[in-house]
Amino acid sequence: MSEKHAPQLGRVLHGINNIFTVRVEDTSYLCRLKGKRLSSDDRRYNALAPGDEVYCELDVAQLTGMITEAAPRRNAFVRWNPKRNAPQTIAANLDLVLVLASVDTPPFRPRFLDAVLVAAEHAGIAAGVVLNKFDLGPDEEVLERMAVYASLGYTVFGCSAVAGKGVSEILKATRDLAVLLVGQSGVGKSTLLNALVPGAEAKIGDLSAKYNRGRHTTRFAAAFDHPEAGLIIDSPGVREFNLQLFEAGELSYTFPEMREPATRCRFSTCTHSHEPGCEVRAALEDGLIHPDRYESYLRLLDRSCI
Ligand SMILES: Nc1nc2c(ncn2[C@@H]2O[C@H](COP(=O)(O)OP(=O)(O)O)[C@@H](O)[C@H]2O)c(=O)[nH]1
Ligand SMILES: [Mg+2]
Ligand SMILES: [Zn+2]
Repeated sequence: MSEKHAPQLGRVLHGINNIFTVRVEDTSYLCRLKGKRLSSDDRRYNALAPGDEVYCELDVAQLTGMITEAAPRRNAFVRWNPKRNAPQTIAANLDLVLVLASVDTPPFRPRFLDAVLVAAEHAGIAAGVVLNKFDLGPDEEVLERMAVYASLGYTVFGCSAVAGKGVSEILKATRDLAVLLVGQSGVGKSTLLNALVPGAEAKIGDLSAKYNRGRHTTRFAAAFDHPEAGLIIDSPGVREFNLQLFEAGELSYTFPEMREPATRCRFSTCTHSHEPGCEVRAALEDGLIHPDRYESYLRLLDRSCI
């Protein structure tokens, strides 16, 4: 007869087809949900994400378990999944979201970066930007954009993941943290992950082969032990980063450079797009807001706001 133990607290590393790898202390267990839904499941499209804390009844001999309950989340990084027409939690309980861009192949895409930064701000999670493929030689314009992000308070890294350059700085700055990597396909997320956590890419390959039935692209986020004791979570590459719908006022709050001027606009309902007496547009004209950041704001206002 198997012994009954009180449920133990663990952390979800990844979940595929409703089988979750949960780490309790130093051991990983393959766990299923007890019942069809968790009592804590408030109509979420995906009940659990990497980084979630859960209570499990463990079978220590078999390294399996039953998830009985999800612990409350400190935060959740969410994107809008247009295929399912639902919000999707990519990871939970994060300390830092790092959005990757590359100098070239694919070309630098500020709209993608800004959308991810908005999602991180909205979730109340610190964010940073990693400019990868530095070996391809970033041009002046891209370097200028990086300086803008740094001036806004985002941590900015430059690296060449293939050459292993600049990787140790990222490791050092992220020790002890739960870090999510986000980026378009091809920017070098897997390469960077592997440089940060040797062997991680091979593990993702194994997981894909086992659960994804030979699909080449990774469709799920997966967490790995950070060599410096934190957690690094890789997320599937997406072409576009879509946001959940925002109120217009909420959107400008997620742009740090707009926060203060927005409080001085003539109309409290100002969307900072066309209204008279708009102090955000005044700040833009005074060169206090970068025109390309404002362009990102307008696009998101158009696409993501009610
Ligand atoms: N030149 C250059 N190529 C890189 C660098 N990092 C990754 N790549 C290449 O970019 C391509 C996509 O990398 P990958 O890590 O699979 O990107 P992912 O889709 O974001 O996971 C691969 O051919 C990598 O070898 C880099 O720092 N410099
Ligand atoms: Mg990849
Ligand atoms: Zn305004």
